[in-house]
Amino acid sequence: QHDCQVSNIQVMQNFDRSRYTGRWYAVAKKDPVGLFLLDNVVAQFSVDESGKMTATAHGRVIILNNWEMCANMFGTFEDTPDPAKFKMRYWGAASYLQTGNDDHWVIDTDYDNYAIHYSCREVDLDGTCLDGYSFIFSRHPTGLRPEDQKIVTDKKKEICFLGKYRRVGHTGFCESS
Ligand code: FEN
Repeated sequence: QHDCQVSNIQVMQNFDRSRYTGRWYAVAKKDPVGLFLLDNVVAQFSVDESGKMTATAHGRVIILNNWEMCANMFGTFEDTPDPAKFKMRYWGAASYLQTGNDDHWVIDTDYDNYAIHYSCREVDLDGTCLDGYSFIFSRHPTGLRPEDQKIVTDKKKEICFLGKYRRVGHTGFCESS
């Protein structure tokens, strides 16, 4: 399971979407090719009365002319046969923000402290991920607990993104929105 084949990546067993609801602070991210969220990324997951998962996320972006903005993003999730694998349609509150339809996999979570998200946008001919992104989420704005760091490092290795993450700073830039 260390061959970096996207099709062999292990995801969270018995994923429970209701325990996943609420606020998650991005503490690290691996960026995709192209436009993305810079920092101050906070996601909020919900499950509606019919059981469908939705989420909002915000993050800082710099648009043309070096304007700093807070991007407010929305996502709806389509279920797949694997309870930890979703298709996510996303769009922004502002028209200049990109829309898309990405895979959204929950690799691992303890629901109360950490979560590891993975999305591969383009699989290479050899079955590895050519373009993807990933978030390490924490329930704590201060970061991961020391006891969760080894688990997260091991999972980064398993999804073949180890060494590709950057810390996500939280300066409060998007807190007023
Ligand atoms: C995720 C989980 C919670 C819900 C959502 C998530 C994904 C968010 C994504 C955001 C993409 C942002 C983009 C920004 C952009 C996984 C956290 C929804 C995938 C694409 C610019 C930057 C500069 C510019 C125009 C647009 O479009 N940024 O000039």
